[in-house]
Amino acid sequence: MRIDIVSIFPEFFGVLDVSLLGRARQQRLLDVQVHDLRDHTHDRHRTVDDTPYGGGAGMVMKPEPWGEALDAILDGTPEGTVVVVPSPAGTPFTQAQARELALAPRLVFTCGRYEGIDQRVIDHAATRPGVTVREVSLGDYVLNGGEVAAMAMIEAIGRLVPGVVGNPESLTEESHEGGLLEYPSYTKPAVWRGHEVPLILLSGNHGAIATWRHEQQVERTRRVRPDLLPDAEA
Ligand code: ABV
Repeated sequence: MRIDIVSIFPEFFGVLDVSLLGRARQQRLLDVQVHDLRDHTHDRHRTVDDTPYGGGAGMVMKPEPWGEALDAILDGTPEGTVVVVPSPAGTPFTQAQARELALAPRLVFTCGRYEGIDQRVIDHAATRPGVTVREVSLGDYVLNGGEVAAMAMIEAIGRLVPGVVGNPESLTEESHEGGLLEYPSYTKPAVWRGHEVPLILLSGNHGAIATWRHEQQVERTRRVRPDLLPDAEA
């Protein structure tokens, strides 16, 4: 999968060189290219923002540098390319959306500042053949810019690309994939600081263990995330 990122802070994305995604990039499973929006300015101060039409606080990102950056990235892009616009005004990012985006041949993340990018940039990108645009929010809180949101989404999507996570079974048993939170996990020793591992896990009875784990998932989900439960189990 090809991922392009446009940002005024390209150095933020240095973390993509490490850990699981760093290895995936070395193995060419992910081709991540970071672009500096300011490379598409032409004034001495490399200006990327301006005051909002209609008044109000803060600055809005000017359309021209974005238009030029996206022209360079999107000309000749494959059918199915998705432009992901991190925004507190977007639809909530979910595991289901991560799964869908992991199927795209190419993703382009546009990292704007909080007050946003001139809306015409997004509207124009959506007119390009083969391109769809998704405004996506990481959650109901405000970040200073789209960079951290893009990073979180890239990690959630990237680990679903075949080969990135070594053991594909570990992708399906996890929290959120089954609509329930994960069951609690334990390893040795069987007693630690007076706290015992639940005895059922030492029983060798795999059917009983599976039943217990599912009960734990339902109980934990009811306690901390009742909104995730289907009505039958609430
Ligand atoms: C994108 N806050 S997504 C840009 N929760 C600026 C702020 C912001 C996002 C989110």
